[in-house]
Amino acid sequence: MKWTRSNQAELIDGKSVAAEIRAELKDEIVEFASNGQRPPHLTAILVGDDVASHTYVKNKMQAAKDVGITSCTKNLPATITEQELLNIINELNNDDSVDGILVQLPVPEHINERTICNAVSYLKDVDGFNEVNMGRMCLDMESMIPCTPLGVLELIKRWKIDTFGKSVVVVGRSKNVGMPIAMLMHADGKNQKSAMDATVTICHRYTPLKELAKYCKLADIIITATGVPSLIKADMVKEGACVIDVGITRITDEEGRAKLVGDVDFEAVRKVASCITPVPGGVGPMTVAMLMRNTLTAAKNLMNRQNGPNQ
Ligand code: NAD
Ligand code: L34
Repeated sequence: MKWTRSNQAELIDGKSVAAEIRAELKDEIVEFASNGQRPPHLTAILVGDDVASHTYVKNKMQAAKDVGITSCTKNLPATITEQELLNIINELNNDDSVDGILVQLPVPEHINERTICNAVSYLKDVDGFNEVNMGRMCLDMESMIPCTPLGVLELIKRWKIDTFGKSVVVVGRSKNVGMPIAMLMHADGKNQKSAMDATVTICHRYTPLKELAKYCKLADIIITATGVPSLIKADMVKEGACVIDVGITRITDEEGRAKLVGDVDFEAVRKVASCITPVPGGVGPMTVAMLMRNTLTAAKNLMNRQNGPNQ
């Protein structure tokens, strides 16, 4: 683990790592499109008018533009029926000019999230939320890996945080974030996964706070994804631990200003940890960068299938 001179945790700068990845992707996409191939194309579906979702999709569209991926957003009303949404997804599945499809979550209550995620062709499923990709990921097989977990993994790798035999606590067990992070962190690399080889403990809303504190205190790496501000306090963190904060909550501070916070009591934990991700500027930009990578991967896979001997 790294130590800074001031004995304050080093900031893990997700924003700059994401920029580095986007620059690499930009070159790869130039090369991909250099032999007459059209650039990769991403279509985002945005249902309703959730403010955060609009910001996130806007960031994705901007990143796509930066790296040379063409993209469009389908803005749909919150009143759309599940069947209408399924019809739109099906059209995109059959559209050869589309490589990647993402349905920004959450979708309105009357629409079943799992039905929607499973309806996206697993080949175009750049979010990795389809049951085929989820299942393959759990088996360490080649698959599209969800962008936030992949972003956490990539950040850990690029920041050279050692995970081999280390103790990792993942706080949060959601199917899209906590669970895949835990799957990736204990993978042995024998199949097609990166070897992270950590000992993983998963905590969740029914882990009593005292237990959560106990597990966290033992961890070399804490990865938290709950959306509960200040859940992770300084006295729960081992000296020199690495803290990855996936949580994002919009709050209003004492001066009445809107602000984003993670799950970690940042200023206090910073005095104990050896490295820590900020919110914003930590995992968020990595999520967006990984979506770009997944879109290029989908485009390459689809091209190879079209040119393959069995097509
Ligand atoms: P979710 O609501 O589906 O899951 C939250 C998880 O936190 C659950 O598994 C729950 O058991 C656990 N939890 C809730 N309260 C807890 C407590 N007191 N102690 C321990 N565990 C508790 O949310 P999600 O989609 O997994 O997202 C989690 C957070 O991460 C949210 O703040 C979300 O905005 C953020 N997020 C950020 C990114 C990013 O790119 N940075 C991506 C996805 C989600
Ligand atoms: N289908 N739904 C689908 N795929 C996803 O991967 C997501 N997620 C989560 C919500 N729903 C989804 C995202 O895209 C969260 N998420 C996401 C995307 C981008 C950012 C954060 C979360 C991001 O860009 N965060 C910036 C700050 C943005 C702001 O100003 O609000 C950051 O620096 O953290």
